[in-house]
Amino acid sequence: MSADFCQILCTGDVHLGRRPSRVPVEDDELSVSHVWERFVETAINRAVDVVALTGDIVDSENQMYEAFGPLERGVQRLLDDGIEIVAVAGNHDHSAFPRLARALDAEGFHLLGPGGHWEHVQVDPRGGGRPVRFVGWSFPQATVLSSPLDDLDVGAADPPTLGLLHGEVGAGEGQYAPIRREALARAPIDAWLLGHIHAPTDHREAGQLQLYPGSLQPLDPGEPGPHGAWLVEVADQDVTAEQIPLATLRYQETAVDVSDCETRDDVEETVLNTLRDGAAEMGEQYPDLRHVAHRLRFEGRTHLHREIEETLREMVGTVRREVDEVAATIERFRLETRPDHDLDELARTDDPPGVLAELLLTLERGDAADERARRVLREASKATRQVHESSRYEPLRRDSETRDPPGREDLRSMLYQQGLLLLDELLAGRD
Ligand SMILES: [Mn+2]
Repeated sequence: MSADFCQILCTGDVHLGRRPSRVPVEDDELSVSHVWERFVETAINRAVDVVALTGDIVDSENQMYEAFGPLERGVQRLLDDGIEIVAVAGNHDHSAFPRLARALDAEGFHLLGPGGHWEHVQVDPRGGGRPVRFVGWSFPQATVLSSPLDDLDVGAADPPTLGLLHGEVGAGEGQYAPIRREALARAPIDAWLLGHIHAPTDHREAGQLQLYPGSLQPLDPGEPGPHGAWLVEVADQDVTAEQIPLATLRYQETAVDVSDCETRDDVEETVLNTLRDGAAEMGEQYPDLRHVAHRLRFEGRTHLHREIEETLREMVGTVRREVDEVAATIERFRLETRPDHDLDELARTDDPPGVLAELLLTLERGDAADERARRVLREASKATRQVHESSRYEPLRRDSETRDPPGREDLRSMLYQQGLLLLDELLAGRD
């Protein structure tokens, strides 16, 4: 192995204390603390030089006691193994992390920039290679309205320099340390290890790596695709990153074409096969994966709208298909099917199915000028807003996916699908 070589295992947004939503709570392997333990083991097994934690490792003060134990145990194991830890605090753990640093009082644990002041530390790789400098800033309280980069005062230095920062990169303003990509790129930093945004991305801006490792374990269906830790390698000023997909859970949007289904049983079989094939394929590609929560999107031409709706209502949350160690469930479904009736033909009459077919054609075209379609959309928007703002659904507004009321395009698609169900009913009555 080259001497000028430093290996870093990076994660952020672990949110210890939180539970992934819409999956069985009794399954311990899906818990965040289980994947955190795997992260610690991975760092030890790979004998990395440094573990970098980019904030929001602990969910919040409410979960402090539940979260603190696994965090402290993991950090202690890393230190016992001789791995240095560099960390910054995020908006969720701005007070939990300084408390951990005080409790541990260990030489190899570096909480950078508590209180919102930039700070740096130099770490020597275990193989005796060139040192790497880490520069970091921690959240002093739960919200920060300005960019922390405004106060960054660090000269270009000889050792390669990595920046650790928690905040909302890409945003001009916001409550969580809004930072522009160009500003990150202008700083004399070779690569940024970031936290706050849960979708993993290894963006490069003007050649500079701006890595969001993303949540270690995905926490809700708004965090689809593979998640895990990132292995970052520093050789001279050259920094590379590679995902190690440690997450045991995956949220996945999956299309199901029902054009060839003739009966309700065909629909059920198609869905079960889709779950089985998905579990087999993903299990092979991702050895740590244990559970896939599917959001099914039905496509194709069919006359089975009502049958799909009824069958899937029974399957959501109850069906579980397992292939080897991977289980697949359905977390939600959505119909984007199209009718196999001839809407143009139906719309020629002015009986109720004819009037409805006309409206469906307008919704299908997305005709914004049509007065009747606009009225229906307006009423749907008013009705969904009232439900959305009702105090009884307040917990849903904390979920990234249900935070905002449905937009115009969502409403149009919901109305279209409900219209198709109604049309099937009306035609069944007429026949
Ligand atoms: Mn955050």
